[in-house]
Amino acid sequence: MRSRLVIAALLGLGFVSSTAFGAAVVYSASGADPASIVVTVDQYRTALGTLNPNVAGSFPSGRREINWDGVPDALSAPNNLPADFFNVNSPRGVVFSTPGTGFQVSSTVASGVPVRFGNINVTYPNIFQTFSPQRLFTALGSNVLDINFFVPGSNTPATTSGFGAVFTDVDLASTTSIQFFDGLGNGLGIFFVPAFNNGLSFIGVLFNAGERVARVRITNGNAPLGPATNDNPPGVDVVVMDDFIYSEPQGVVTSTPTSTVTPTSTATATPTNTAADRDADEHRGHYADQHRDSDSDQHGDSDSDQHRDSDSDLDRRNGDSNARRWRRRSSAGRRSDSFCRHARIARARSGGRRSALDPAQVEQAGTGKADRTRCRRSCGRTRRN
Ligand SMILES: [Ca+2]
Ligand SMILES: [Ca+2]
Repeated sequence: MRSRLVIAALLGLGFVSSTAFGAAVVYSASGADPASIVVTVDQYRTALGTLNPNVAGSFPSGRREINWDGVPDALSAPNNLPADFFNVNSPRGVVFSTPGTGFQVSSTVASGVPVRFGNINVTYPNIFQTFSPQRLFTALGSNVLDINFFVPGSNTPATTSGFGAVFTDVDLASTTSIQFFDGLGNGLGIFFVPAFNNGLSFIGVLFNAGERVARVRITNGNAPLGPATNDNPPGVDVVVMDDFIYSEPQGVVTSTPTSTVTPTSTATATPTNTAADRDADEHRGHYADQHRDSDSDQHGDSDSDQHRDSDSDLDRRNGDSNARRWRRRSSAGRRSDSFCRHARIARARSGGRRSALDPAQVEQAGTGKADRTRCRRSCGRTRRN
């Protein structure tokens, strides 16, 4: 069977979806040897992005892979593989679990242990082959394997946008499968692996509509490996795995506040009118004039106050300048604000006409030259003592 790219939504070949899901692109192939599936595997790799190194932490994009071939002999057949080997020993963000008894990576020729799980059943090396030599992978005591994703090297749960795997000796259609779940345990679909007796099969699924995969369940054939469990389909179909390929596991994204208005030096704020303060005043006066004028013209002063307050909040959220914040806290700033507030009140009472400002109202708040300057800026009127 030739390699093929299957678009799930269009062809529905080689998978059945048990639940509704968004867009899933399925890459699926099977054949007698690695060359039969490598084109499709490479297409899937390209879709997922650059291969990331086996280090802790999440990359913003790209993929991870496990080919089992670098696992040391001490943690390979006939010894078991720790469930968290690929999150601790070699951080790649996956931890395994199974209803069975454990996990095992097959041996190399050099180790002297029978290869391709010949240590479990002498017939297995004849039915299993590798995509990447020389090691394969299996769960023990069960044909079911769960894969949970973590930020590589941590206990922080993560999700991924796609996962694929290579299988060997898939005899039965609609039996070996990869099932996907989101972080709430909701199914994102089950996808069946195409069969090829004594050959290699691949299926990779990429969700591209925002779905996030927290867990993958792989079902290998219909029976766990065992010394008496010879492959004999349809009654007994044993299947093991080779390469895993998956999108970079990433933790839940938490939004960072765009601005945290933290008083950094209120105790040492200098109330004098520095050059920075003056610049800030200039900006504030100009800005206030623009908004007040347009608002009072259109909506009256009540709206003007509301708009000014919301603008003020917006300023804080967007990160006001320290100079402006300090000035607000300083006594000079309070006096100026008080002056301008009285000016605005006077103007409001006059119906928004600058010419009708009540000098007596304005007089209450400001006495100095600086205040008169601010009055001109914010009220548009010159006042004489
Ligand atoms: Ca391998
Ligand atoms: Ca089989």
